Amino acid sequence: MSERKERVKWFLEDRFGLFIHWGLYSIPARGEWIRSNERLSVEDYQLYFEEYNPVFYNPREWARAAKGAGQKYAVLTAKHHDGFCLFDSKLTDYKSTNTPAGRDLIKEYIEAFRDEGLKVGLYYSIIDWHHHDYPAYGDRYHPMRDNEDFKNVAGDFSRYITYFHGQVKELLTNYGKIDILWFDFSYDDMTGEKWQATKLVEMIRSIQPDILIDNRLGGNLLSSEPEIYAGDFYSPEQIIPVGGIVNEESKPVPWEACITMNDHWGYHSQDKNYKSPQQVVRALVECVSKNGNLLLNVGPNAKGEIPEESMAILKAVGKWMKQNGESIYGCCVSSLPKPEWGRYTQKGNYLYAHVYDKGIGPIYFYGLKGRIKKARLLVDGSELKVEVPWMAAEYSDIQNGAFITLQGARLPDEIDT
Ligand code: JFZ
Repeated sequence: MSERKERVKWFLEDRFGLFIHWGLYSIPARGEWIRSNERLSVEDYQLYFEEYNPVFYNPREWARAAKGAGQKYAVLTAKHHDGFCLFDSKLTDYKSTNTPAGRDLIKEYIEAFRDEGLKVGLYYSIIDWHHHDYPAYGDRYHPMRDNEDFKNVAGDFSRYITYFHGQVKELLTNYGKIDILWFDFSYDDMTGEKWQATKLVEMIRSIQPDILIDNRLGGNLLSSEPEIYAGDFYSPEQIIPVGGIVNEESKPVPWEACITMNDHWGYHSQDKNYKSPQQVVRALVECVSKNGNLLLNVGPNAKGEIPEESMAILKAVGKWMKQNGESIYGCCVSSLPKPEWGRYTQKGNYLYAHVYDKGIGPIYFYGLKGRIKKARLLVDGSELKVEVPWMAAEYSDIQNGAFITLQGARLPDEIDT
């Protein structure tokens, strides 16, 4: 358990990462679940394999965009549910090196992101809609689930396990240090030891002892003694847990919320329902204010470009992070209750007040009377006065509160878009 605590240290410090969903599905541009949603066969999907050629793929640009946004790590889909591998696996022909791309896209990603000083993570789908030995029968998500003929094709499940473990071994052996392994996902009885998870994680830790693993292999990370394969962090998806996440002993559990910028993970050409940079910044602050990380997703297109709307969001968030990153990195939940005007993040004796509603006057700090040494506006370092407005004296006495005057300051959250 203490080992778990040690290896997550950098992760809890860094707080903000980039999720990248990219693969053959970026060509039809209707999201990464297209094979399942539209019940496409391997043959239907083969067209995309034959034409996959992301001519503008330049992971260095991706890395710079992430860095510019203030992100410290990234996670890229080495293989998603469609089974297509973005790396040069010896265990399959279904890989990027056999498409017109002809490149090991994972290798290039890892090198570029490392070079730019970011930590690197790999997403690996346990679900595999391409592999013959992956049990299609009984898989309620499988593209062929309604196909009667297909239901009678029984694969050799143990061969799939060997393939799965073998590919994880390749990913952890061939590309140097990997910081995060993001498995996705287990459900019903397809979980934990069904994947021979103990053996798998022992192998992973023997190659890369410090790697962080998400909680989607199965097991119970909230138990006081989690299984070895229960992972290092919890992975809430498209939601920020209301009260953070604690285990059954009420001790904080590391977590990372992953969210999309629009309503899809993989590239979707029609989905323009993008969040505003302000929403994204507030999501990040909310995560940190509850002890969590944020993994913000982009879905590059068939040519390998991050959509311009996503680039614009990264840029605007980066502007905010440049001025206010101090209130994010290394910060966590405050010991004070959530203020009614916004949120707190805290780092030691520094309390960061994220003011969302400046109301009509001074901002009230419950319980801090006489405890504020100085107050500064984070955007420009300017002094803010800690003073009790004469009319408010009696209220401040009641709750031991302090007041800070904003002096007409423009709040950093009022981001330009
Ligand atoms: C999974 C993937 O299916 C999805 O494509 C994306 O990669 C996302 C980050 O992770 O989505 C899930 C996983 C689990 C559930 C729902 C969506 N679940 O258990 O309900």
